Amino acid sequence: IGSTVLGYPRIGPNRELKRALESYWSSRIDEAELRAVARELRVDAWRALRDAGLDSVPGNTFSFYDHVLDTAVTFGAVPPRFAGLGLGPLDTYFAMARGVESAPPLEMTKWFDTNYHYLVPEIGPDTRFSLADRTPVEQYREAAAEGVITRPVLVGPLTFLLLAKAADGAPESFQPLDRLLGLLDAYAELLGELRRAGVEWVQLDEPAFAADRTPDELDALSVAYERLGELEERPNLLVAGYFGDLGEALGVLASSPVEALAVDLVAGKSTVDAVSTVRGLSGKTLVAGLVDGRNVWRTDLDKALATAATLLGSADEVAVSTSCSLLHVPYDVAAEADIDPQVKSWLAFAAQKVREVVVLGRALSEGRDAVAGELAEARAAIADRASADRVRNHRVRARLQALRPEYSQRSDYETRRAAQQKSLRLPALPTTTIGSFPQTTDVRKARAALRSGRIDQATYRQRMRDEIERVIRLQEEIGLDVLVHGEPERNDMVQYFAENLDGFASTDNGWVQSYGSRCVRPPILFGDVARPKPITVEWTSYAQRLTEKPVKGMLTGPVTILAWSFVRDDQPLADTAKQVALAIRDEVNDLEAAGIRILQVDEPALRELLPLRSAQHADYLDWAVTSFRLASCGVAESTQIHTHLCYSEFGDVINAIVALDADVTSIEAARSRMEVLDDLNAVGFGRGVGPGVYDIHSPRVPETAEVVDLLRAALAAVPAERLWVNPDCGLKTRGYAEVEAALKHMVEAIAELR
Ligand code: THG
Ligand code: ZN
Repeated sequence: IGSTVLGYPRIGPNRELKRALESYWSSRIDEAELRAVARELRVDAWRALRDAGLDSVPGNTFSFYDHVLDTAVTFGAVPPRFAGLGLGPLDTYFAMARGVESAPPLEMTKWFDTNYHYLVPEIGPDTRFSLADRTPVEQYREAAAEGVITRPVLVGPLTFLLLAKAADGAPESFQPLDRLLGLLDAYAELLGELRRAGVEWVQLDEPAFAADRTPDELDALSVAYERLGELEERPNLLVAGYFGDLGEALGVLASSPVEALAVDLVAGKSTVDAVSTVRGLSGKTLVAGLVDGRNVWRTDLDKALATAATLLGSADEVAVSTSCSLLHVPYDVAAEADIDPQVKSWLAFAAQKVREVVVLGRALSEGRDAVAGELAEARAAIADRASADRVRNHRVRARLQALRPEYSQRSDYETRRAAQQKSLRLPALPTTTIGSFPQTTDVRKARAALRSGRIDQATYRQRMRDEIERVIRLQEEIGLDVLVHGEPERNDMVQYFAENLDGFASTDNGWVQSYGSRCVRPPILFGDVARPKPITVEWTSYAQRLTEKPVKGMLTGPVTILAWSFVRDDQPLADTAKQVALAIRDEVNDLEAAGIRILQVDEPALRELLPLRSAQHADYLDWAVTSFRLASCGVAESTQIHTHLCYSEFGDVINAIVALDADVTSIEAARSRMEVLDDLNAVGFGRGVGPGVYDIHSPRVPETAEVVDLLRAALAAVPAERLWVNPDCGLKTRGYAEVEAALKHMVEAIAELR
């Protein structure tokens, strides 16, 4: 295998796939045109990887939407509600991803602890696995015709089933994993076809084993790879386990008949030791994931080579690779014109990481002298970053040293509640929104015009003020109780704060796929974080001056800022989180001083950064909660702190939600019909709570009666004094027509209940 990467971005260096997909969905191009764009992106990626000098090029890394969905379709796991639509294969695929009128889409959720989302396969006792689609074979042939030999990458059978959920109507006791043997037959068929097409190596991704697994699941892993290993006609198998240590799964895979294992030496802190002691690797190839596939820092090549040296005796061949797929990083640092040159010299995006892998591979096979120049350059960049002044801010460090426990504590809730009631005088069942209002084309245009210099700051500010005034008037007219300014000045809730804080760099073109055609541009947190001046105070206090009703100040919490950025890897995350927390704390205090009496510090990513291994949960939750409290506890008793969390899977973090000690917590609840309130009761959550009364992820406007029903369900679980009324999430991605109608229905429902 020599040198390789486990996967590559697929959205296109200039988001070509995004544009083509969205054009296709709105019928501006046809299927042939979409397929032509896709093909060109694939061919470009294969050539780039081959020309960079990789010994083994990954194939089948392209996807029209999501690779887990691709796997479901490949093996025939198309739920009946889609199979029966009478659509062609591509439109059936998109119906599964996006839904159609008569068939809601597959559920979408986070891919492990990354910011990528996959579609959750629905598997039941009746799912008929078969080799239903031959894309992996066709793409191998397509690449070969271009002169590039690829190693098709597939989601492994265990990870596929472990990420799936039981189909509606499956018996209570059913688990997707029960269907392993049937699925393995389909994998076996595909492996046979791949072999007959000439494929030498196939990569099967099993990141699910970087999380805690039961003995039964480990047995299933063993069964699966014994079964696939003993096939007469198959390519060599490379099983990739990334995003952490494999634990016992490493031993299971080492003693299975597969030819190669890829391990993550970046996220897997004990993997080096585990690899040197595990038995069974001696006849295999070990693919050492030495280059971080999910962060943007240049690799310390000397250190990577030293690590590789310790592995040399443990396997037949040691190959080098990225720790995981490069899906999680942008394409190319060279596309960035505005990042400060010094910071830029510390970065490696996908194209640079491929080169790092090639250099490491050559150092191992030809000796260090063959790549002495590259090694020296890397060494200089690493040394420069380690000693750079701009990475350290002594005032920030001194402040962190001087932190005292009382900075993250408030007085007891009942005292606060009384003080807040007196100050705010809100009606029973107060209504509010989560913060953002639809981003109109005019607002986006104004931002683009400011960036390109077509309008000046003063004009921009006036446009934003006009928009804020419009949103305030709209909320007054609808009759909401706690208003927001609507956030027209923000592109993205994390990008916006990063652009206004020291210690962050922003990219022009550093897009990373979030789901389907949607991308984010994570900021790069490279140094100590400080707030040079107030960020949101002007906008929020302008909004407050327009109305008698309280306006809620809107901030992003420290955990979410970290989760959605590329974060420095030269100090513990907990320290970085506390620095961000102090910057947000200053903003909270300034908003309070400007007369804002309600502040919301959002932490939608609290669940997302939860480590895959439960042994690390307590440590994470401790610093995550402390950072939130550090950001939010510097206010008077009469100032009300809100928080908002997305996603309905709160199970693992429910005690942390209590520990945040926010006065009011708004959560996603409409889709689960308020079930989450029982979970909160079970852990003694006794604070204000705003369970979303309608789902904003769909354009559908709820009827007043539906909202009344949901609120009745909520009132069965929460006393009226603690219940708030709000949508599920921010309204940024919706249109004004539906937002206005939905909020009116929400307010009507309240009038009825009050
Ligand atoms: N911001 C960031 N990360 C996130 C979210 C976010 N991760 C989780 C979740 N929210 C992901 N959801 C989305 C929803 C919409 C879009 C991206 C991620 C989206 N992006 C625009 C696009 O692709 O057209 C680009 C937006 C832009 O111009 O900046 O619509 O809210 N950081
Ligand atoms: Zn939300």
